[in-house]
Parts: sequence; C-alpha cells; structure tokens
Amino acid sequence: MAEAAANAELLEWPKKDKRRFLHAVYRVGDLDRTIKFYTECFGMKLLRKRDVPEEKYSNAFLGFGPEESHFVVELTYNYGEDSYDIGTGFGHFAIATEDVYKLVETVRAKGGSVSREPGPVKGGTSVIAFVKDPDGYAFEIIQRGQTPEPLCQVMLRVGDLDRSIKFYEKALGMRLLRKIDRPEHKYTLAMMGYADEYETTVLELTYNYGVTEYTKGNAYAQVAISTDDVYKSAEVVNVVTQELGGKISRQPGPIPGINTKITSFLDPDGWKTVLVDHEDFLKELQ
Ligand SMILES: N[C@@H](CCC(=O)N[C@@H](CS)C(=O)NCC(=O)O)C(=O)O
Repeated sequence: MAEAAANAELLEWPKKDKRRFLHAVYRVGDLDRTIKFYTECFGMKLLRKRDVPEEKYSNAFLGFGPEESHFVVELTYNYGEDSYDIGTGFGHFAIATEDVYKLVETVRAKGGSVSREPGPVKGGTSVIAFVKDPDGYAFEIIQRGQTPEPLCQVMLRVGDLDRSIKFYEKALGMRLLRKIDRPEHKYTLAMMGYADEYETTVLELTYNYGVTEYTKGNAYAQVAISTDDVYKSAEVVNVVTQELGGKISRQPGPIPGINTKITSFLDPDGWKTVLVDHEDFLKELQ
C-alpha cells in the first residue's frame, strides 16, 4: 500500500519537471558535407563543433537558433566511418518553412535528392515534401507560417501506438498533442510533446497497421531531453518500464570528465532517450 502511494507520487514528477527537447544525436559519414547541406539548403546555423581525438570522433551542432532555447541536431562523425545503416524504424526529421516549394528548389539546385515533390499530404491538406540529406536521412518539409522552432519533429515508427503513448506520457511526462488515424493509408500517428506542436519540437510516433517490428540500423542514436533531476527521473522510468517494457541503459550520474549528469533508457520499441540535467547542460554551453 505504502509502496503504491510512493509510486503514485513519484509518477507525478515528470509532469512537474521542466522538460524540453534539447537535441537529436545521429551519425554521419562526412561532417563538412552535412554541415554544407544543412546550412545551404535548410538555412541552419553551425552552432559549435568539437573534436575528441582520444575517442576518435567529432561532433557538430546545428539548428535554427541557440541551444539555450532551440532544438538542434548533434552530428557525430566517427573517424574512418563513411556510411551507416539507417534501418526501417527511423522515419524523419521535419523542418517547417513558409515556402516548401522554394526550399525544395534550393535542395534540388544544390544537387540534393527530392524523394517526394511538394503537395498536400496523402489523406490531408498540409503541404509537405520529402528530401534526403547526403547520408540518406529523410527530412519532411512542412508548410507552416512563421514559427519559433523550424526543426519541429522527430518521427519514429513504433509497433504498438497505445503502449508508446502511455510510455511517453508516464515515463517522460509528455502530452498527447494530436492523434490522427488514416485508415485509407493504413497508419495512425501520435504527436507527443511538452507544448504546442506548432511552437516547439515534438516526437511523432507512427504506427503502420500490422507492423510491429522495425530494424534500428546504426545511424540514428537518440533524442536528449532536459530535466531538473536525473535521479528522480530515472526512478520514474524504472517504474514505468516494469509496466510497459523498455529499460534503463545508463544509470543516473555524472559523465566522467564532463560532469554533466545524465541517465538514458530505451522505450518499449528500443528507441533511446537521454535525460540531461538542465543546469549542467547550460554550464556545458558556456
Ligand atoms: N507508412 C508511412 C506512414 C506515415 C505517413 O504516411 N506519414 C505521412 C506524413 S504525416 C507521409 O509520409 N505521407 C506521404 C505523402 O503524403 O506522400 C510511414 O511509415 O512513413
């Protein structure tokens, strides 16, 4: 009884915590090639770069505004690795722009690959297009008025949407912002996040009817989300994984050498999330 009450109180924590999507981490085969593509085609800014020769990798951070307030991409280049398998589970990143046609023309003019021409989404009215970056990561380009966060979605495919919605609500304190079923195209999607989907970044979870398994490849790594308390957050995740699946992959604590406190875990489909101490993260940026 006492344990149930303690758990119930603990499960309130993610909703009270100050959470925000910080960055998506993934691997690319040539850092300069991707930086050129994202800056010239998408209009992202290169925010910072770091080389870690003792671990044989480099990172570049790009986005539409400073990391203190924006969601960004953290590209990883591993020395000597020039290609990766993206797998079938990773869907896309999305960029909102006021003119999809113009952005797609820029991508084409720069020699980029356009995998779906601009036009209304099948089964809906929003104008979208799909382009591929030099490593083959898909970017959905979405027509939208001015927005504070153009880097607006990370789409991942999941095998049981209701289980995933419950997981992200309970373990991460996200809200289900929108759910759309498109039976004529045999999929349902759920937008999960912390604030208005048109103002911030959201996680778009897609369920394709009857598909419960996907491959993960080795290209996409994880999203990072801020928290005020990695220890309490990990306790919550621990409780939720016992009910819904998934597991803690890194116990909470400081990263040796950097001292930023983090914890990481896998959701029931094996998608990884890292929770990062908010204050430590801001210190890292200084
Ligand atoms: N089978 C699709 C389902 C998700 C889906 O179709 N999403 C929409 C965007 S919300 C899309 O890609 N539509 C393609 C189109 O309109 O051409 C997948 O797994 O990617």
